[in-house]
Amino acid sequence: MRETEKIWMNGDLVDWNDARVHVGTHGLHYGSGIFEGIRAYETAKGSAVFRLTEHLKRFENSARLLGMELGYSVDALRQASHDVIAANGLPECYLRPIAFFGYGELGVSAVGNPVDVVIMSWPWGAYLGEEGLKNGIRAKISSWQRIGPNVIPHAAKATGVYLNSMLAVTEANRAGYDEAILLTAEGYVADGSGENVFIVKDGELFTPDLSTSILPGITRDTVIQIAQDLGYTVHEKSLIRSDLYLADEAFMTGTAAEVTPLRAVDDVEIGVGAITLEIQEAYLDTARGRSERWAQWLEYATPAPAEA
Ligand code: PPE
Repeated sequence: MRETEKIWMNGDLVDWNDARVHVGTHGLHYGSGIFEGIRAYETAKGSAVFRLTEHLKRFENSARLLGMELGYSVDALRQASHDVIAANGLPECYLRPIAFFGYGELGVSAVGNPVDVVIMSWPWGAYLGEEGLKNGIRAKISSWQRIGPNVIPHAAKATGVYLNSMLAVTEANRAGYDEAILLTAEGYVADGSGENVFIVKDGELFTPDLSTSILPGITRDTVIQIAQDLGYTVHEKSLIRSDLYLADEAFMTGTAAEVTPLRAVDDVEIGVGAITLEIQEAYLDTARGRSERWAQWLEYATPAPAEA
């Protein structure tokens, strides 16, 4: 990763190298943390953070699902996000808020541990490569099942959940694929290691519904709205692996991955389709402030108060 100047940590902007924790930190031992991934884009009107408030609301929900007191409101974290972007002088960056049970007691119960809250920002290019964004990626159905709703709450973007994703994407990469797609224990398509999944069939869009052990993706929500506004019907329903194999088009969505075409699933070639590229263009034009149609999703830093 590319280092930047400052990290917001528990209310202060500290130097990159001073943002440290003790090895006895609860979150390191038990994965008891939550995080977000947010992108800021450079636009003609300055740095715009894409759906920042929605991301911070999901952060708050994740904390609630882990019984974690953040101690900072969404408003405070919004200001902190803009502060760290300004401090690092990077209008275009990836933001990573993370909160975790800190150093105090060890033992699985988190009762009595303090909570650390941090926001990092650094430049992060195309998640699955520029080539993947343009020409699509190849994904492998994972042999690892997606965590179930009674295993860990999947609506929480919790750090520990990502062991599930890590195993899946590592297996896929070792087999020569770019990404993994996880199925639920019942065999329904859930999500990628870090993306939601969509298919196009007969001109309509399909994506797993929110109860299918998926992260409620903000890009997923964005794409549903864009697609509907462009006149497409979007179905949120359970999908099985053969729906992927028979799809006319398929793509993945995520803050990091944006809209990335899926050109193959396992050994089945799907190719890159026109509807995928239309939605990708609308998404990137919106995020980069080139299209006014969905401009409500861009959150600019509030102007600094004038000097007295
Ligand atoms: N599913 C999973 C499992 C997931 O991790 C993400 C985000 C999504 C769906 C899409 O959610 P959203 O970003 O709100 O549209 N994955 C983050 C990358 C994780 C990583 O560190 O790598 C992201 O895109 O920021």
